[in-house]
Amino acid sequence: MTNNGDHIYDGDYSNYNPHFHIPPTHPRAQSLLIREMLVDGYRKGLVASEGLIAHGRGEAFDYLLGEKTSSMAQCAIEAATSALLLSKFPVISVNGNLVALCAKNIVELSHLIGAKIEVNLFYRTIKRESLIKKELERFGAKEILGVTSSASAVIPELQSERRRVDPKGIMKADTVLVPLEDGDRTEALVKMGKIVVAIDLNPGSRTARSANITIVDNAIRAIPKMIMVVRKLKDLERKQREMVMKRIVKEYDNHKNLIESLSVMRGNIKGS
Ligand code: PTJ
Repeated sequence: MTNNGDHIYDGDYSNYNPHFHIPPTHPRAQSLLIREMLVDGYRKGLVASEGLIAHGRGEAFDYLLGEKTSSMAQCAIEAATSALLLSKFPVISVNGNLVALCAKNIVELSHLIGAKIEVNLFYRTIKRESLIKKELERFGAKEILGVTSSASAVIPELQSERRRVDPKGIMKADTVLVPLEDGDRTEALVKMGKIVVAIDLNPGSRTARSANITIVDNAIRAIPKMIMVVRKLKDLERKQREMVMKRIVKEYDNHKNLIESLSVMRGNIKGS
């Protein structure tokens, strides 16, 4: 990783070229690199200033998690991917942080599972919505929902800007993937009868506890792992795949998964 002045960013952090020289041997190199991606996303207008603080909160939980995907998270990733593949109308809800971290993989996942992508921002501005849309299009997204006037439907009982959704997207969806979400909207979506899949590094957050399936992992690791699971499932013959996916979803227990994720963090604190 060198500071060559150019900013080459293809949405995959392994190929990300940071502004500042981060010695590859630095013990926190990967974490510093991810920070850079967020700061870069902020400078490009994709990430809200508050998004940098939100990243700091996530980073603290990731540190406790040992900055790797736990076996519990892997289990949730398999259940989440199966639920999305089994659904009739899956939608991926994206915000600034997510796009700064994994725009390319989001587009790939949407293609693989046949999901729509909808921009849904807490700190909504028309400028940021449009920049996020362009960033996703740069990686091959054909249709981005929820931008400007297309977010014309309203989630009942919700006060924040997140209440505005696309009638052709989240409003109509049976399953919604919500990385870095706030608890209010997760609860509201569940109340509307949707299956909510969250990616949240905090196993105690309201989002984590209200979602049907919560992946306690960094979105930057979880999304590529979801892509790998889809590929593996797609190798199976259709009938067998459906059977396997239904079983995975049926056997998944979110409450248990969250408790076990928390004990991984506890174990890491004790061990350090
Ligand atoms: O782009 P906008 O306008 O929609 O704004 C997005 C932010 C992120 C600012 C907004 O959603 C927000 O304030 O989020 P929170 O409530 O601070 O953070 C949501 C959760 O995401 C917290 O529990 C964090 O621990 C968690 N989190 C942060 N970074 C990651 C993460 N979870 C998974 N992967 C991450 N990289």
